[in-house]
Amino acid sequence: MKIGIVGMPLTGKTTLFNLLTGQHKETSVYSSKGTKNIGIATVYDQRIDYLSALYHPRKTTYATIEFVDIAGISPELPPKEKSEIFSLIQDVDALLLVIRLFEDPAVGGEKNPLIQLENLKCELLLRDLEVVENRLERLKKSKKKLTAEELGEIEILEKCNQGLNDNQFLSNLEFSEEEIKKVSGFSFYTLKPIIIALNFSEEQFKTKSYPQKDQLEQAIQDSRMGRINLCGKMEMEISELEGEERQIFLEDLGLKESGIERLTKVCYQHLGLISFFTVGEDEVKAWTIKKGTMAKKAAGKVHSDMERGFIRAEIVKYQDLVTLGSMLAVKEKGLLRIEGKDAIIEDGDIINFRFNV
Ligand SMILES: Nc1nc2c(ncn2[C@@H]2O[C@H](COP(=O)(O)OP(=O)(O)OP(=O)(O)O)[C@@H](O)[C@H]2O)c(=O)[nH]1
Ligand SMILES: [Mg+2]
Repeated sequence: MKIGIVGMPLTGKTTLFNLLTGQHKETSVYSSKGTKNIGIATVYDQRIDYLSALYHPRKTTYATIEFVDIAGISPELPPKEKSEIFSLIQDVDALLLVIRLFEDPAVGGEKNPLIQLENLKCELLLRDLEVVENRLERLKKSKKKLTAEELGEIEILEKCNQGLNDNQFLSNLEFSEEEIKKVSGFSFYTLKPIIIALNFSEEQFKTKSYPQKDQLEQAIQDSRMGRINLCGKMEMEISELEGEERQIFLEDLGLKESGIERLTKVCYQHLGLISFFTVGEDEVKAWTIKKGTMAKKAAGKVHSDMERGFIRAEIVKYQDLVTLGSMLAVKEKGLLRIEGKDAIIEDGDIINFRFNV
């Protein structure tokens, strides 16, 4: 999974990127516009720790999230420059919209959180509108006779055009399954799942109060976007401490988990994702899939051969394994299920795929 970090200039994006990925990219007043930071975060899961301790595999693999940090987007930038910055995160699966709450006279930039949110929404709408208009124009100006496919495309694009002009995010429009397939090809920004990251100062984080709180809370609720509260700079400093000290400072902020642990949970929930596991002497590994994925498709995550030659899935619930202590005991209790290709995989399933190619 890949997440793009978007926000107005000087909202603490790179600081958050460092917090989430454990990197130390320079935070500054001027970030260069054409570049991006890329980093990988481990999706920590204590179930993997347990399985690894049980199997002693040669390799233990957690799920990961890739983060892409880009330059700040401000309305004053020339459209071409904005397009260039946005193009660096065209292929991401979700967006993290950073809204700055912290106040610091030494750090310039837009301080009003409502204006930041409005500006960002506006920029995302404009990016998509640009794509829709360009494509529509090209199709309509085409000298060749349009195919049925292209006529269908025009119909969908007109629908998107109308929605975007009404300030509707494409994710709020109703599309048929057929239409969704077609619009997905455009990598529209307002079709991506979005999580708002409120970036608090330490003081604000503790008191849970900040300017324009009521209006912002309402705006976030109305937007139906995901949401996480972060205290970027402080959490970054805490993340550099060792074990016990780290815990004490986190608790002082009223937190039990690190930023990436909290964000992972919000992401999985908002994007409708779950984990299943494969185990063995070679490797214990976590896999991320959409809720509702069927066994055969899940097999394809592990290897395309497993999907192609799928025979059956042998499934054990993680909790049953923990309760009974060994795979043998689980089998003796009759708790290993044999499932066909259409079985819905659930969070925490430990799966052995049988296949034949
Ligand atoms: N007081 C305060 N300053 C912060 C906080 N977070 C970031 N800063 C400062 O704000 C400045 C910008 O931080 P960055 O993390 O680089 O912000 P950014 O959004 O990546 O900035 P651009 O990439 O230039 O748009 C730096 O000087 C940071 O030290 C915070 O929570 N409180
Ligand atoms: Mg930055």
